[in-house]
Amino acid sequence: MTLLRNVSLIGAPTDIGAGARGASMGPEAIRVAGLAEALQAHGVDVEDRGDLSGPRNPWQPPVDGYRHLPEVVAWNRAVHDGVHGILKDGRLPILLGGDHCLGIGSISAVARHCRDTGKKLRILWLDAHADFNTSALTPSGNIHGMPVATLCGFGAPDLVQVGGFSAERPAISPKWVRQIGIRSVDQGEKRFVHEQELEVFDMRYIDEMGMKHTMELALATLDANTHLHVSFDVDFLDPAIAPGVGTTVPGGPSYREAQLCMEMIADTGRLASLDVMELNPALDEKNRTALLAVDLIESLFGKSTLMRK
Ligand code: 6HN
Ligand code: MN
Ligand code: MN
Ligand code: MN
Repeated sequence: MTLLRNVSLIGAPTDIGAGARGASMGPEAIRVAGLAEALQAHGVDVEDRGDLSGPRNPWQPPVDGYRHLPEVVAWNRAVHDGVHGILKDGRLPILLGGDHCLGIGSISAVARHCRDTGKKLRILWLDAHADFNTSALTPSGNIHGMPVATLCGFGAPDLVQVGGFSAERPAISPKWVRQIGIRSVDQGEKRFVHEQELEVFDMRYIDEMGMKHTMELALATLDANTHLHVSFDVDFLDPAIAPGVGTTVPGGPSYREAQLCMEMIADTGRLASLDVMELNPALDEKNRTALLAVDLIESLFGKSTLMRK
């Protein structure tokens, strides 16, 4: 069974790294969908630290392969500090995005915490996209397509350095990442994913092998000393059940597949930090995507249909 942890919510209301406006409203939509209350009902102690603040979205074209780089840096520094403060207090941070560029701030904080406490870090990246672009590879300049590469040291120096890391000593290694649900990767990005040997369980793999086998592999080699971070891009889910995201890609996990994925993560008892990203209420229908996200997060914290021992 999952250890019940003390949870702190922290919102980052921005769409600074995205290609569509509206993820800035994500944190409030998740709150309205009842995340805190749902976790409390399962016996979790929840505090809400409110929202971080940062620069507004100037909606400019890319400069040298990056859109809004200075603003993305400012937001990620704020996210890093917020998430790191929660970890230092011994609590489990849930970052409410905001677009996925903020994974840089969140995971750099987690990586720093793991380094300082001697923990082994494992990252599950649940997403339709690999988010492994660089300024040279990106077709859009949108930095929400770059957080995994940036955390691995391949990115704008100001972003690679969030949390005190560097290109020589980056926040994470590609070896610590397991990507699940991937079904849209750009041409150059694909080559780079292979070159860096990212472990990707794409939709083809899930179709052929099933979610159970996929998660068994993705969660293999966790041990008592592992800090498990889940970065949940809501576009991981099939758009038929989760329309409220800016970058829908058909052919994602069904409701039951997503539930099983979350339940198997919960069963490890190792979840220690979480990002809930890319929820875009401007594209949602009566907050149904936010409600689904809350339902899945409940499973991630150990809710299941029947009591299990
Ligand atoms: N996300 N690969 C595309 C790009 O523009 O780099 C889409 C990225 C989407 C990122 O959904 O977090
Ligand atoms: Mn419920
Ligand atoms: Mn995505
Ligand atoms: Mn993403």
